[in-house]
Amino acid sequence: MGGALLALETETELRGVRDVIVHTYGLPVSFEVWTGLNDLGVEDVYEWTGFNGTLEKSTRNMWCPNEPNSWTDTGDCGAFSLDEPGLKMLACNLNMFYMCEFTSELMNL
Ligand SMILES: [Ca+2]
Ligand SMILES: [Ca+2]
Repeated sequence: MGGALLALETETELRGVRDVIVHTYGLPVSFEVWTGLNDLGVEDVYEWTGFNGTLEKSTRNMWCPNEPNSWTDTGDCGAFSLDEPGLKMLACNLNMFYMCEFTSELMNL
């Protein structure tokens, strides 16, 4: 059985997870939560750790406004902004909550 840092593949998942975090766990909407998104492998190519697939830059409803802009700073890790809601690239060493997900595919490994 295993899991991985959260991968938000669709807008439906993004909004559903946001509702769980805010309404079930009561996290303030000002919080940001680490996901598995990163461009550590290839700068400006956004991959989900532990899952196949990338998040295209052109998928506007998944990103916060003006994101991704991580080539302008040290932002190589993807955070989930509950407020916007959407994804944004930040410095990987920030100390924040993180979220994992478990799928049947991963659990069968
Ligand atoms: Ca997912
Ligand atoms: Ca980057």
